[in-house]
Amino acid sequence: MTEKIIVTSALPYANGPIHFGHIVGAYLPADIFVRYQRMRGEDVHFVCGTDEHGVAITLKAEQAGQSYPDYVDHWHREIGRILDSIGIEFDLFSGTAAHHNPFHAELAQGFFLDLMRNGYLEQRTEEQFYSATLGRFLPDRYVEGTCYKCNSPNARGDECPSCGSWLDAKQLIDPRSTLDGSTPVLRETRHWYLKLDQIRDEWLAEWFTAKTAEWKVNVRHFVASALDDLRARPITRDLPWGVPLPGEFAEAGKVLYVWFEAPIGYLSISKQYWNGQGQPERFEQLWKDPATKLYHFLGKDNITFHAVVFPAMLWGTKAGWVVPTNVPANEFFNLEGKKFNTSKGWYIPESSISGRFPVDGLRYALATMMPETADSDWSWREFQARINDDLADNLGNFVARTLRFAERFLDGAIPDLGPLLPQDRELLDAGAAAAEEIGAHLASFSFRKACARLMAFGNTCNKYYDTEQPWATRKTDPARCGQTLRVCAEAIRTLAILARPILPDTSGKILEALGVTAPPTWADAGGVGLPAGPLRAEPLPVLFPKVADQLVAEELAKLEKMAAEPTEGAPAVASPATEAGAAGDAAQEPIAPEIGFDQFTAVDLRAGTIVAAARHPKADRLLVLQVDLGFEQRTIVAGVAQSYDPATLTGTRVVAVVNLAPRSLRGVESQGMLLATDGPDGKPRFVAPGEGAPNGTRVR
Ligand code: B3M
Ligand code: ZN
Repeated sequence: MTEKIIVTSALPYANGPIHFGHIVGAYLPADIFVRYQRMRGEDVHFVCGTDEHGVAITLKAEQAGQSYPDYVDHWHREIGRILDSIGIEFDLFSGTAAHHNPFHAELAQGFFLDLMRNGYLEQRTEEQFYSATLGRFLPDRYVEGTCYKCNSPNARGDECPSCGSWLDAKQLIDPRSTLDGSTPVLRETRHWYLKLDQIRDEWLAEWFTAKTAEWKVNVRHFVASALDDLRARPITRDLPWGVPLPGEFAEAGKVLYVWFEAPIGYLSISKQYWNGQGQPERFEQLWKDPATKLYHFLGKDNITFHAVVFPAMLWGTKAGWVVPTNVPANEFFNLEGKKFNTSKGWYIPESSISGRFPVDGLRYALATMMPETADSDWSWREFQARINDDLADNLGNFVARTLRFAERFLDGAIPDLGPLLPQDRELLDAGAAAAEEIGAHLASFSFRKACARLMAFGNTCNKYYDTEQPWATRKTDPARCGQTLRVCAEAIRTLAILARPILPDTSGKILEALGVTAPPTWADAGGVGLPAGPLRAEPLPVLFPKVADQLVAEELAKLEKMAAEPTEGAPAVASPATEAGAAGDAAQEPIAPEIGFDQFTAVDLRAGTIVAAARHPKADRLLVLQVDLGFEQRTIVAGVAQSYDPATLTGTRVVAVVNLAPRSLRGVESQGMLLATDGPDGKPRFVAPGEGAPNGTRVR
């Protein structure tokens, strides 16, 4: 019977680009899984969108000087473009803000009301961090400090990006405001708390126990320890942007906590999709059928919310929503053995990838490197090996040699299948066996094993070709030669089907070359399936051009150069990859050698304001800024292009080093430097002078 399956990928915050770390964690595995299940004939629904509320957004929008909707629109488009470029195909990629999704607030408020009715919410008056200077509460990322669980210095008010724990801001060690670095004070406010401990005792613990056998070990450990430490948690925040509390509970300036409403985005985006399809009833038919399978794909840092809090919410509504079947979270992804960190030049610029390799090559290589059970790495050499050894020399070679041979010696006409020799039957059976095993790997989220098994079948195919020697039988036994080619064509058909979830584009091209036009199902793999009669096979252009040693050497050199550069010219720039990268790097940075007081005062630091900003004509990484210093205006070149859109920088307050010898950065003279620091998410933030300090004021 057809299964109903809902697949979700974590909703990326609309506050920055997504990178390989996110792609291998949440998007590519989900997309591969969905394509596979669809080929099996299951009824699969796949949704995603941007996470558009919460402090992750308000803080960055405020820093960028943009309205919240404008800010999230920009990143919604940009993230959508990146996901498209790697062939991720959702039913709908929407968002959680009202102007993107008219169903979201209502559904989230419904959850609140249901949980309230069932006795799982309670109001508490509690102390929260507050900035006396700014006159506002400082929820979540407005405060950072040292994690009281793992000692990472860059924990945020709500969660620790290093160890993934959900934190209580008040317990942070050395808390400081991310707005101005000041120490926040505590002030009373009232919030609604979700009684997670009660839900654990009534249902969650038992539910999880029943799951333990199926779930990935890395996820299980996480959940088990989170369950031990489960307490009521506040699900409202004092913020100007978000989902307001419903009806009688509405209060000015109070919204639902982003982590409460964001997962409900999976439902609201689904509802939006089915409404758009003119089948609104399908939404509840899917989400309220107890037989529906629900899978959440995400990175390690989001496990608690998906495997503990969201199931508790879904169940606690008693509204019949399905609860997650599995949460196949991945671990972190690094670059050449070290954490991605753009501020240290340790990242892959988009220009190194986009347009240079077939998208399928990238998908395959990333799938072979997925951090499924432990942290893993992007390595250029590994990438080269996967493209050259696997896709070019194995899969591509088998397809090319067969089709070329047919074109050259058989006039492109491969004769119909004759009686099978044992070795022919063996190859056709091997295809069926591969289908079974690869299918089992894909269904159990073992994408690396699926890739390896696919290549093992490719090897079997190439060996058959080598052993049967069609180039020799062409002269000695033309019928055998034709038969060999026909069996190879069948094996190619199977290869294309088995590769399809990972290499959708390539699969289409190969099948088309064999004259197969109907989209294949998984069951079509193995055995014989080409239409009877002689086959006209079209040769194909090279599917996977080899990656040259020189390219790898150049990319590695580029990486080393970028890593060496940032320290001399420009302030820190964005860290793209895993959130943990930022925290980890900050932890490792050693204190510089001691200096005397005179050396410190020798550096002349002044308050200033950016009055104009433009891209550097020759360097992607750099922006050319005009900075008003009160006494004069200066041109300062800064390496922040990855993190700031120049259009948003005008009016930004900065601190400039004004007595630094001018230097030319790629042909533009920079008359100073601006101070910047890695933010809590590892992305750079210009350091702002104290409130009200006029331009030109000395900073000491
Ligand atoms: N936006 C965290 C992240 O982007 C968060 C995920 C929400 S999934 C409902 O890592
Ligand atoms: Zn921690």
